[in-house]
Amino acid sequence: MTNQALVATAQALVADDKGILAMDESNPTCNKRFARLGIPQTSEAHRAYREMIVTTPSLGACISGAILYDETIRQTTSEGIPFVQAVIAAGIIPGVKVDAGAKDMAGHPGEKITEGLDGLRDRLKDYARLGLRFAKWRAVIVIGDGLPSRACIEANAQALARYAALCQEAGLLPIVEPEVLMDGEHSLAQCFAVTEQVLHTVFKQLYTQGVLPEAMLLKPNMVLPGLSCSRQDAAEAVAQATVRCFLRVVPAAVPGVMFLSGGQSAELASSRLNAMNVGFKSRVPWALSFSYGRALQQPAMETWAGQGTNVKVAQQALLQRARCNLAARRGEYRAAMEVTGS
Ligand code: 5MM
Repeated sequence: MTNQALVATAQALVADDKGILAMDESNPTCNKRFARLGIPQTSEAHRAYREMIVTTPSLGACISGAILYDETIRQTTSEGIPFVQAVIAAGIIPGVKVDAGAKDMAGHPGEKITEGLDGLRDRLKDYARLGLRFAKWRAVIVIGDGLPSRACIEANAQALARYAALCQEAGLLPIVEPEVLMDGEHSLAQCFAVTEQVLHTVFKQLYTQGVLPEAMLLKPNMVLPGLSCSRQDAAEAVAQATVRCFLRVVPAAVPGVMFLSGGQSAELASSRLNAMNVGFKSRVPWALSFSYGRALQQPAMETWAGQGTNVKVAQQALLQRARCNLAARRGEYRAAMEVTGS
């Protein structure tokens, strides 16, 4: 695939006010979420759940891309259709999580380094052959007492950049996901400072590794106060801090900023994205969009609860969240949509 084709994929993923659905939970994460709801933690339950998602009628009207997990790519729907084909048939571009997870970082207690670079070139070739068009790699940064360390930021940024360079070489659009976690008592200002430092380092490494900014998407955290911070700022303050931070460090050539939800409630994730688009859509160089996992899926997962009889109503819950986030991209999301669904 040429650079032009990668740029076209990036443009397609941000087009028409749509966003990305992250359905790439690894088996341990998926099992943890299923266990809380009393759903069996089996490969067949993962398959059935993800079939419910990708067969949701009209999902492609709001969702441009879906990030899949390796297990899903090798499974089929109950009609025997490989998931990658089912996603394409829904009018959605298929992508895949390619990192091997965030592991404890040697010499740095409390910090993580994402693994998965060994053998990645061959795995990417395989994914391209299977019809995947983009990839995703997540790095995790913790805010805490004396954290994050420079070592953790640098090592994760370099891994993200090496991954992105390999993706572009293989003809897969890289989604670069440096996530500053929400856990902690830190303030909005502290999250701002750490996010700025992380993104600055990531884009320096991307430049060093020769990654083309037009042919990638960024999947960052919003600038938020920690979950245990006594002051929880309004959506407008979050929007202002996030955009101000990103204007300092994200190149204008990057087509889209696809926020992760990171454990925010579905409603907060929509209202904060909406506030960004209301206040800044016409003043920023990139699309302000979403690549949510939990904030799109959680209500649908709870409704489905592992029961085939709940599929239709669970699909309505998923579509409802997708529509709210499409509206948020337009700056047209209203709290009333949560009641009427209109
Ligand atoms: C941060 O997690 C990503 C976005 O999901 P949320 O919107 O729920 O925060 C998500 O794509 C994540 O990278 C995948 O679920 C894979 O995570 P694990 O922990 O299973 O590797």
